[in-house]
Amino acid sequence: MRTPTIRPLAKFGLLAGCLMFAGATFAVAQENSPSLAQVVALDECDPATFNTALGPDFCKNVALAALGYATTLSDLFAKAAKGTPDPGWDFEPDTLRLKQGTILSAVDQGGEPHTFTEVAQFGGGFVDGLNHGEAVVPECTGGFSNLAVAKTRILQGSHIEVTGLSKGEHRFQCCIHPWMRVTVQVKTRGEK
Ligand SMILES: [Cu+2]
Repeated sequence: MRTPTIRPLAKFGLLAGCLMFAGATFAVAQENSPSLAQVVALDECDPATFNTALGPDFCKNVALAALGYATTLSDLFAKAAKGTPDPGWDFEPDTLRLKQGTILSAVDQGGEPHTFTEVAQFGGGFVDGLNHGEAVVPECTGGFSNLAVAKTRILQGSHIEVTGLSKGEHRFQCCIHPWMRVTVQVKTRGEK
């Protein structure tokens, strides 16, 4: 009557082997597929005032606007004009270090459209009233009529992926709200 004891042991051994095999496969898959670094675009647009001025569904924010957790369109412009832009409009994180080959993904978790546009130097966007006197940077010039800018647009709930970033420092900003900025340091694989 020893068989019943041996069988569970044999089964357990087989199961452990499977788990080890699964673990090895997972490790290999991780090494071969590029990793992902995420940037989140945030804003607290007030649907009532934004959509009255800019069209229905422009702002689809889920913030509790009625309880004061949103910024009206006129307040957004007023704060930018004073040089104290609304901190609710933000890319997070502000700085990022990643290994070459990593996919950089920017997702719009705010309520309105943004752009995630690589620029040589930070500066103004294409909406004059939000620039606080800064000149529009060449990469944002023309707004969405410029195909290069349109390609970097992220709509509410969507994301874009940036691949093939070269080693060194890269700067990304929003071409609408130019105080939304991210600096990305790209390192080579061996580099720390
Ligand atoms: Cu923006």
